Amino acid sequence: MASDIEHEKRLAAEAAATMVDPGSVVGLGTGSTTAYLIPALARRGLDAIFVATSPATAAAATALGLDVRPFHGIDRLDIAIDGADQVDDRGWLVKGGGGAHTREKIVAAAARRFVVIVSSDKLRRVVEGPVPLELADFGADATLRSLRALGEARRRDAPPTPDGGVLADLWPDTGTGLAPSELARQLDAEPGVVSHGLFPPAITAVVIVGTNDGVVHRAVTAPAV
Ligand code: DER
Repeated sequence: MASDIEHEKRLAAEAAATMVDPGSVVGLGTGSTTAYLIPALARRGLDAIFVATSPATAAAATALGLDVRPFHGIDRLDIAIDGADQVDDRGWLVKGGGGAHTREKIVAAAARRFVVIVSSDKLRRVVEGPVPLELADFGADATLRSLRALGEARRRDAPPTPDGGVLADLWPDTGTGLAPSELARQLDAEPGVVSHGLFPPAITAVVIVGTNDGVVHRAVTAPAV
């Protein structure tokens, strides 16, 4: 029998699958929660176009008959659905445990509605480290050195991303409980950081939380500060 957490992920993913309209252009996230979304979408047999945030998602979706297209010549998505590593009370997300956060952020930002699907263990009062990073391969060690002004920054033992980036993680000096807007600003200002896993509340329309008793829809309205 599936664990409670797996059950919660499946419930959240299946609820999100019902939000996709026929004829939509849909962004698909990456990870174990999205893995429940893909079959739920396939069962609906929608006439829709899909953009995948990773080769693994593209392969899984294609195998189930979804029409996956490259993210070229498409400048707007109707909806994007993805998991998260953490969701806090104000709607900040930490993403990138699976290393796909650069493409995930691009897809989320291109969508009219970004829907986040999580099990209840992902909820936090305030998001915490580690914060996943993708660094440009060029000068990655110098970037890591510079990032150490913010905390412990370590290269991840992982292959390069599909875009040739280096995965790393930052444990900010602030201990538990980040000031996410300030940290995001500092990371955005670091030239060698391609992207970081802090997603501001403004990017998300709704968070669907799977619980033992069903799903809870949380609208995200908090300002990105
Ligand atoms: O790596 C990622 O960004 C994933 O989307 C992650 O945030 C969620 O992964 P999970 O569904 O396996 O927990």
